[in-house]
Amino acid sequence: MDLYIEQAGLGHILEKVRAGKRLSLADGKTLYEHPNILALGYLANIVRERLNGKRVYFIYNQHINYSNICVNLCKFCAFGREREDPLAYEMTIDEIRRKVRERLDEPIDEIHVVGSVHPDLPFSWYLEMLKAIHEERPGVHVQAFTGVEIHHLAQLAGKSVAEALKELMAAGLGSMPGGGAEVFSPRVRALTCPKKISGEEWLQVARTAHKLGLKTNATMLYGHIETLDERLEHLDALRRLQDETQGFLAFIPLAYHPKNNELGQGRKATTGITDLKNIAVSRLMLDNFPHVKAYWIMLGQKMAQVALAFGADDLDGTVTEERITRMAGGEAGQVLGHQTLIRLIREAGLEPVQRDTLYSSLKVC
Ligand code: V47
Repeated sequence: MDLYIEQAGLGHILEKVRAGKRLSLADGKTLYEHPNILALGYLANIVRERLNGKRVYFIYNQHINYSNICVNLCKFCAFGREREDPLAYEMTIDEIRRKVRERLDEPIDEIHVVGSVHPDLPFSWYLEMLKAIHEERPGVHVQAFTGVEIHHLAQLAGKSVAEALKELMAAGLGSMPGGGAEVFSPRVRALTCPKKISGEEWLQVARTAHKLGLKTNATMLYGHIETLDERLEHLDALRRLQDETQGFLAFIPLAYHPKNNELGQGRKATTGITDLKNIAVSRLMLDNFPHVKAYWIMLGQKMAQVALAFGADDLDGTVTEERITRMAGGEAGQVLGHQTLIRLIREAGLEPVQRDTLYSSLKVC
């Protein structure tokens, strides 16, 4: 196989990968532009195996998208709505309690809470929501609020991000998901999400969270107007912050879905090769990220399974009722039982491990 990689002109990258040396942005560009997807998978698999052996993780989780009323209205998003929109909604705390109660008979370890940049829900509402979730399901890990939501909540409440995070942590916030990162490039943000906080601000929220001991994830929304260089600069910014804080748990490349959003007009969904390249290149570039997630809701079950041979070591979870991808045309379905997740992983020749949010192994299946 090494000869095959050399013949593909990737011998210099193989050498670095084997020696555990950091890849440059130019290496990343070579990989993105390389037509041999199997060679990329082979290289990414070396890193995946070094970091995670044969283990592939999944989690029992539940998603709650508490509201879609949003002041940012990003052009790639089919979820966010103005308050007057007939599809706008806002859950009450009682509805959220009910959602948690509905699934009490399942062994859910994590509740993933993401909403919108809501114009006026007071800070106390978010504290109350966290407390309510813990009252209904004591001991559950609540992974909630993107860096964008946190930045907004803090501003609305007249608090610093650190103060807001401390209060949310005291009310039961366990970690933060990786959304809102999009692509850090100011050019891309100006064209796709001009009202959203800047990439620098997103990174600063993550830095603050990490310094308070709060772990977070990171994402990149690819497959729209971004260039390869902009993707690589995004990955590099995350890699540099991870060197500084070691606070990121997982990186999740998010495949852009073009339906029902302004940016999507005339645009096509990503292909399988683009999806696999993004998994493989991020696994190779983000040498200091412990995990790369193939989020099946965005990729579809089959592509997520194949991604396990291209550097991914996590399929995310049982999810149920996710709205952000669904509204943008995601067709992956909403429910995947743990038996299906286990089967997908086993058939890829790997070892299914049920994890908690912080990647402690709960059970080798
Ligand atoms: O921030 C919005 C993205 C994100 C579209 O941390 C879109 O484990 C594709 O971040 N096509 C929210 N993506 C979801 C998210 C996430 C999901 C699963 C796991 C984790 C984690 C995080 O969804 C947004 C935005 O980047 N998004 N619109 C769209 N049309």
